[in-house]
Amino acid sequence: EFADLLEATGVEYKPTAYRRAAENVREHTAPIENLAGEGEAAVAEIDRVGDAIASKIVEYFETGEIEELEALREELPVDMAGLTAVEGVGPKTVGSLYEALGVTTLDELEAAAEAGEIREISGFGAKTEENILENIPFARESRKRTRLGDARPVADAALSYLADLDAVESAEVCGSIRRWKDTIGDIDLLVASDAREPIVEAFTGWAEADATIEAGSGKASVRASGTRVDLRVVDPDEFGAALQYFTGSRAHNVAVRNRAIDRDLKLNEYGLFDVSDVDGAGAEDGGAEADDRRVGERVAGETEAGVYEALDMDPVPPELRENNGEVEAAAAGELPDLVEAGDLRGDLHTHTDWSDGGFSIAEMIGAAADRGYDYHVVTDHAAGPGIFGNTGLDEPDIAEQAAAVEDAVSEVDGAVLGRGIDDGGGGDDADDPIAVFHGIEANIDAEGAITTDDDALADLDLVVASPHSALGQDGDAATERLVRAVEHPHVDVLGHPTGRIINSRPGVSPDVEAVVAAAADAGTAIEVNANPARLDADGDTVRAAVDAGAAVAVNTDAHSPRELDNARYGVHTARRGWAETADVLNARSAAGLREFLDG
Ligand code: DGT
Ligand code: CA
Ligand code: CA
Ligand code: ZN
Repeated sequence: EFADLLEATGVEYKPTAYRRAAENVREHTAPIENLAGEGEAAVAEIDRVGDAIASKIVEYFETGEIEELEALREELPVDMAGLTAVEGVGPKTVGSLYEALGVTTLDELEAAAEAGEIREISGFGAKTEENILENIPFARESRKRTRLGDARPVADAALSYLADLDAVESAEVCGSIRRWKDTIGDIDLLVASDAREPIVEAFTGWAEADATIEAGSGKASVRASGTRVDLRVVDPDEFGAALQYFTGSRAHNVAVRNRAIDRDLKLNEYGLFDVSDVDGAGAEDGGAEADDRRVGERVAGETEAGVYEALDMDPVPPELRENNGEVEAAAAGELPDLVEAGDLRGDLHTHTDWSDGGFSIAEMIGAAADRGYDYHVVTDHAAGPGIFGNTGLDEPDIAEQAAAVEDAVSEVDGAVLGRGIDDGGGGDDADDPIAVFHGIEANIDAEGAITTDDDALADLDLVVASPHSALGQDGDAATERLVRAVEHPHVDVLGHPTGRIINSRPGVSPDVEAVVAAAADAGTAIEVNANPARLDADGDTVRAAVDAGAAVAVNTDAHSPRELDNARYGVHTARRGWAETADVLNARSAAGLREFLDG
């Protein structure tokens, strides 16, 4: 926020310094409040945190605010996050709009654009005004939902807090977070216990809850990290039915409930009941529901699997519960054997300090080895459109990095060059070496050409090609572009296909069927970029890829060891796309991967 406000008031350089510092504070292993307690010098030990920023951090922990930031907020009283959510509106634009028109909110921005006032500001124009107007609905919509990657850690923390309470028999997340949707309206939690009141009390007293929204008998809602968290407490013998009900989606529940009705059964959040002897109880969603909700003989409800089994279905993995054929598949015993987090054997898209990553090649290999991976692919940015300044590697850099990868491999215990191994490397034995491959993240230009020379690409083990520029092009152009890219003989993986940033930029909208069909034909994998800001390809695109027979690669695009942990977001997104282990390229052995690359 400090950086944005500085930038909006026309300050140069400093915003970048603040953002870099913020990033390194976030990545730092010791809690910042501990360092601040030790004083400025301890805080300034953090890379890229200078004395000035360190003193502000200490000021914040000592006084609860930063004087200079408060002054900036007064000078520029704008809803910065709301306004910059509009694509094409950065902090500088916010500053100009405030100065010229006094715009502080999204609503005021919209009114100004509609009144034609923005085009009158110098440096703006009719086209800019149109773009702003066009992008406001997306910004407004996206502001309402929380990214999975922001909500999931909150849900995990709440869940472990609740699970540790004495009176709690079982605790689970439900709702969209259990289905691993890419954005979350609110977090839903379910607890089985005979003691409702103490649990509600403990929940509203949770240290990470910023406010209580409501608290009643057996249910409560709090706000934590800006997201609403709903808790329901149910009887232990009704936990399975409640879990099934509150996991949703609504469309899935309707389909399952209809299956119950067909069998003279009644399904609700309290259980599955045989109502064949009860008059009229099969009538759905009537106002009298509350009165006859536990009517008839109970046939299931203690476990969720029991509910599905009593309906002659295999238990449906939460990620599939969107009423997209999973009810029929479960009834036919034909659910997919979904990929699991433990199936991943390596990451095919990672960065180092050779481009915009923060860690050395050896550090990243070491981190991958620590995770028990069988292989690791170094794919720094190639220079090209959309890659900032000299962040990317040109052809001579790539050759130089090849030697550096060899050096790093010789430095890291248990690392071997992937290209040299002949036994496939990395079996199930924990002592097996980690095979290291040298790749690149090349750029796909607006027309679909790869902007690195073929000769340089040919020397690499693996090429991820991604769109980083022209992300506003129309759907047909995007289709042509991506089809051409996947057909490029040296391209192995199509990286973050749309270029979307969730809640911030929609990315391109190609004809997905055409792209995945071309990828399947060309033997190019479709990436599920596991960075929770991207989740690109999304579940629907994965499903199309799997149906077309294209391989899927679940990659973190990690710029630090910690970001390798994002793999789970990619795995669950792949599961939302019905991906089986066999569909996932980096669930194959090193030998299998090499076979794919050579084929
Ligand atoms: P969200 O929070 O917008 O990301 O999406 P959900 O799916 O978490 O929706 P939410 O939080 O409103 O409710 C959680 C689940 O509870 C939902 O997926 C299905 C179930 N549920 C809630 N209300 C109803 C309802 O009126 N009818 C049915 N069939 N299911 C409901
Ligand atoms: Ca929810
Ligand atoms: Ca909810
Ligand atoms: Zn990229």
